[in-house]
Amino acid sequence: MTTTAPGLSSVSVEQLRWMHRTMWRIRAFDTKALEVYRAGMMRGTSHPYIGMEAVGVGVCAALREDDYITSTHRGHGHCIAKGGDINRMMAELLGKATGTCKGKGGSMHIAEVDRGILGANGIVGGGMGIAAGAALSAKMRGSGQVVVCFFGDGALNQGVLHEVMNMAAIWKLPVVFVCENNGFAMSARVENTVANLDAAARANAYGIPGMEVDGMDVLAVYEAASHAIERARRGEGPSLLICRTYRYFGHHAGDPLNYRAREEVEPWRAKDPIERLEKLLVERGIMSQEEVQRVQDEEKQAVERALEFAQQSPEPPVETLMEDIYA
Ligand SMILES: Cc1ncc(C[n+]2csc(CCOP(=O)(O)OP(=O)(O)O)c2C)c(N)n1
Repeated sequence: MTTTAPGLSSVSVEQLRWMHRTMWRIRAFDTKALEVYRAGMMRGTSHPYIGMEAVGVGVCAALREDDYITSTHRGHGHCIAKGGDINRMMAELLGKATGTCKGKGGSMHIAEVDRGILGANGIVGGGMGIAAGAALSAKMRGSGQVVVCFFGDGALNQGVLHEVMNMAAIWKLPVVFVCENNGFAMSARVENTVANLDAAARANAYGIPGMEVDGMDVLAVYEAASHAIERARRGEGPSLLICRTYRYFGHHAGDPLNYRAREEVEPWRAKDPIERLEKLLVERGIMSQEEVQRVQDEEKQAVERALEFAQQSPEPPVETLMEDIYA
């Protein structure tokens, strides 16, 4: 049975608790991933989603279990929000045989198709075509599934975005385009790379709805995503959401962050999405301060166990080197 949260008609108490726990799981996972990288335990790098949790969680809270997502190089948060198994994800970071891609994909290629996670992607804009293809498949099968395509502001001017949004609009595909505008594409500021950030104006070019969303507010994201997802499910076609957010850490784990002032992060931390939700949960009497703390502790412990699982897992056997290779 679901209970509606007092004063929050569109969201249940269970959903609020899930949002809170999932944001902590993401933050704990990506904090640990930074440690793992710094300790030299993983090959490649990791792109922390810390600070951006409200976007992935708010959107995925509005999805069905059998819906799909496509993700980016900064994909841990999306995968966890869509129900990804953190043991297998951590094992993938460490290149172990128990990883989501049997240790051959690493941080930027986590995929769990049976949970609707069609893959993180090292190519900026690389998830676009996959999202449109999955949405076309859902439409042709009449399955009622919706696809969410996550991408960063750095992908806003990729040619594939234009092609896919145009085609998705013409074919009324059940896809929602979710742009995470965290202010940067590597060290480039969005003001210097994107001529027009107005979501409605951009979307208007394809004849679809576009909306700007406070990406630091999980409930605002949930509400906007719910409308867009239900619209897509009704067969009315795609929408574009541009969520304003910020990454607290560097572009990747080894980024010296020498292109922005330390103080710049402070106003964003003051709007921290987890603290904001915790305040609301405690004020409305949905959770006590102790419960809130317990969730944080439990998720940190779960991530510790995930790391132990990953460390104890075997390396992929050499004989499997050429298996599951398609290109
Ligand atoms: C097609 C392509 N061009 C360039 C790169 C190098 N690259 C990796 S991440 C990145 C910036 C992406 O910025 P954004 O899409 O805003 O995502 P964010 O890192 O901010 O989450 C770039 C240019 C790439 N991986 N793929």
